[in-house]
Amino acid sequence: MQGIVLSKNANLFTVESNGEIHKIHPSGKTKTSGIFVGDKVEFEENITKVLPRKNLLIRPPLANIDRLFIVISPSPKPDFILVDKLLIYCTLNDIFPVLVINKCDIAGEEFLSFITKNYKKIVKIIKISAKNGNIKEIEENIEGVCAMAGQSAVGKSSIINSIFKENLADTDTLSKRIERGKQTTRLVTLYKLRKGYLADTAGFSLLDLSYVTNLDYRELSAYYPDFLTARAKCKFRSCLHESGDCGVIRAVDENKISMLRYENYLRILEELKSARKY
Ligand SMILES: Nc1nc2c(ncn2[C@@H]2O[C@H](COP(=O)(O)OP(=O)(O)OP(=O)(O)O)[C@@H](O)[C@H]2O)c(=O)[nH]1
Ligand SMILES: [Mg+2]
Ligand SMILES: [Zn+2]
Repeated sequence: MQGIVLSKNANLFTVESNGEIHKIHPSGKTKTSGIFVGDKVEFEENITKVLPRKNLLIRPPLANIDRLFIVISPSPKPDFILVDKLLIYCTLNDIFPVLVINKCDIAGEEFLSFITKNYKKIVKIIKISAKNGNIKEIEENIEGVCAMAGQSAVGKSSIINSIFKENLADTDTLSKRIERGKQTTRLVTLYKLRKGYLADTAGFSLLDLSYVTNLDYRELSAYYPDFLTARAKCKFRSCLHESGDCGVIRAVDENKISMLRYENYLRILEELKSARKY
């Protein structure tokens, strides 16, 4: 049989297969340390095989992520460098990103149109308010294995709580677990919802690209899809779009590329360059 690992407790795994839950151990040759939540596994009495995974997040340990909800809010103000890094991370790991604007109950028109202007061409944007229970759009977007990321205090835990309150009977135990998780290093659990699974953890808020990937700074602009047309007009093929006769810089001047995105690009480029020195 084939199933997906929903949780892991020491060497006992909870595996879901066709809507049924199995509590099983690995067989002798499959090592506990080599099986992660999100893994697709083959099993009979025991887990006999882990199927090839498309990606693996280290903190929290989670395999085969299909969608990442990148959460921002009007307050605290968005860290757009982090947003861009998460978008790059998604491209590198074959993850579909969704930009979630939370706290729309306190978001002004100006804020919303700023986000739309800079990001609508690059990523799917949804607007919610965990406080008002207005989370329908994110629920509808849970497909495959989903996780959440974003800076501190944007409302990730509030969103998770509010989704599970609506969808799981077992809310009490879950919110206790979420509370408890604040103090301890905790294990991640996937919860099955209508069309997919959602990790009960807030994911990462910091992302050091040079640490989590082997991205070469010379390749960075390839991860800015909004630069694509302009890049073809650079004088040199190896152009890093920092100065000189550069199609990207001209496109920024002509408002065809967002200034915010371009500045983020330059910042991340510097980070990647300096990481190479060590
Ligand atoms: N106005 C408003 N406040 C919200 C909303 N969602 C969350 N908050 C508040 O924002 C604060 C931070 O929410 P959390 O859910 O703890 O944020 P978090 O992203 O999990 O933060 P970390 O765990 O530190 O990463 C809390 O005071 C929430 O009550 C919302 O939709 N509207
Ligand atoms: Mg939290
Ligand atoms: Zn250039």
